[in-house]
Amino acid sequence: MSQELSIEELEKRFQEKIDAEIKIEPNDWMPDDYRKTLIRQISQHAHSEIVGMLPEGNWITRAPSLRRKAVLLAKVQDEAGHGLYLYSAAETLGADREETIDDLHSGKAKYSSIFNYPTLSWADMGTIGWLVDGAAIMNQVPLCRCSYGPYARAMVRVCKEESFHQRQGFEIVTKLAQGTPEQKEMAQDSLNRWWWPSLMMFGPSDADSQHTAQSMKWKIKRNTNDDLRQQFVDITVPQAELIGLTIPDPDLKWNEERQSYDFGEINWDEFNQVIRGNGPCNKKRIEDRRNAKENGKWVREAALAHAEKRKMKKAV
Ligand code: FAQ
Repeated sequence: MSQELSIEELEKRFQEKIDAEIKIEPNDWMPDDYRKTLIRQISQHAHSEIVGMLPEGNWITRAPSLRRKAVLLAKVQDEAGHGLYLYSAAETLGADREETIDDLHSGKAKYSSIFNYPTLSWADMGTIGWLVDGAAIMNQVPLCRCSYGPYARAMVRVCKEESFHQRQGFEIVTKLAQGTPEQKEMAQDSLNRWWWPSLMMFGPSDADSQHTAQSMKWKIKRNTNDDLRQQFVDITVPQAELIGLTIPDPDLKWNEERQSYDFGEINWDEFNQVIRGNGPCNKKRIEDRRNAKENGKWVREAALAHAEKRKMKKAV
C-alpha cells in the first residue's frame, strides 16, 4: 500500500503517528533522514558505552577491596551489555555492525567526549558513577519515550542499570568525602576534574545544536541539551553540598526567580577540541579498542568454527 502513496503523504502519516505517540518499529515506513539520525545517534551511543569501559576498566585491578572490585567489575560488564543492546538496535535500522565498529576504529565515528579524560585516582571511579552515570541517566530516561521502539525499549533496561551505577559512585565519593583529609582532598580533586566535562556530555548549547530541532519534532529526543544540562546541575549541586564537596564554579548561584542554579560558561573550545579527536586520551582510547578487536580475533574464529561444526553435526 505504501508504494501507492506519495512521499509527502507518507511523511504526513509518519508525523501523525509520532504526534499520536505511536512507536515506530523496524519494518514500518520511515523517512530516510529519520533512519539516518537514529543510526547516527544510536551508534554513537553504543560506541560511548564500549569506549566508556576503558577509563574504569583501568582501575579494576587496583580497586581497594574485594567488594569494590566486584562492584566495579559488574558495572563495567553492564556497560558492555549496553553497547551490545545498542548495536543491535542500530542493526534493526539496517546498520552493519562490523562497518559501524570499523567507523569507530578509523576515527570516523563520534563517541561521548567524556571518555577522553584520564582516570588518575580511585576517587575517579566514584565521580564517574556519580556524575557521568548521573548525566547519562538524565539524558537517557527521556529516551525511554523515544519514538523508535527498539531504542526506547533498550533504554528502559539501560536506565535501571545506570541507576545502580550512579548510586555505587555516589557511595564511593561519600565515603571518601567523609574519610581522612587526604581522602576528602582526593574526592574534591576528582570533582574538580570531572565537573565541566560532565556538563559537556549533554552536547552543544541549544543555539549551536544542529540536530535538536528535528530530533525533537520526531520525538527521538524529548528534551533539549541545555534543558537536560540544567536539570543535571539542579539535582547534583545539593548532592555535592550534602557530602561537603565544592562544585568548581565561582559563578554557580541559586536563582530564586527561576528556582534553579545559574552556572558559569562552559569551555566550548575544549569541548570542540575533544570531539575533533584532540582530547587528552582520544588516541589511546581508539588504540585500545583496535587492540581489543585484534586480540579477540582468535575467540571469534573459535566461536565460528564451533558453530560450523555443530551445524555440520546437525546436518548429518
Ligand atoms: N561528545 O546537534 P547535537 C554513558 C556531537 S553514555 C561527543 O546536539 P544530538 C554511559 C553530536 O553527535 C554517553 N560528540 O547532536 C556510561 C553531533 O555530531 P554529528 C553517551 C557530541 O545528537 C557511563 C554534534 O556534536 N550518551 O555515558 C557530544 O542531537 C559511564 C552536534 O550535536 C548518548 O549517546 C558529546 N558529548 O545530541 C558508560 C545518549 N555532544 O553526529 C560508561 C544518546 C554532541 O553531527 C561509563 N545521545 N556531540 O557529527 C544523545 O542524546 C544525543 O546524541 C546527544 C547529542 C545529546 C549526545
